[in-house]
Amino acid sequence: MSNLITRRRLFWSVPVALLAVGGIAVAKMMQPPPADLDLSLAKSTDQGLYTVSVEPGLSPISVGTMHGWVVQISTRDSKPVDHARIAVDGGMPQHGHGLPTEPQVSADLGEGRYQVEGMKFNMPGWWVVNLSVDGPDGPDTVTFNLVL
Ligand SMILES: [Cu+2]
Repeated sequence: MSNLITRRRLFWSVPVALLAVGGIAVAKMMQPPPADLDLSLAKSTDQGLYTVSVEPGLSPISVGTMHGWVVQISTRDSKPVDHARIAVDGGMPQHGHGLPTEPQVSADLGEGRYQVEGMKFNMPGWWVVNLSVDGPDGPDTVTFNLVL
């Protein structure tokens, strides 16, 4: 009899444990973004070498829609930066995953403006977009926050 009860307990403990772990994962996925996020689309790079502004081609940005961004880069003294090398990555800090795509610069538009194609955000929540910029004053990085 007691043997049977022990077996039953064992039998149920596995799904109960899985449910608990799943519940924690879902709760993590559902947590709200930090309240103090800087959502500005124009800011100084981390080392202060450049000012970068971004203009998403979709407004508002919708979940799952591929679109482009225009990135504008200027020096500290407001001169446009042409021929910069730009790399884009990002992801969802609260989910531990990156972007679903690999966005690339598709055109140097001149006047410090660059067309980036391949932007897509495949779920609602807090996203970061990291730009690495290599220009005449050296390499620098900047991070933009989005909440979808
Ligand atoms: Cu996610």
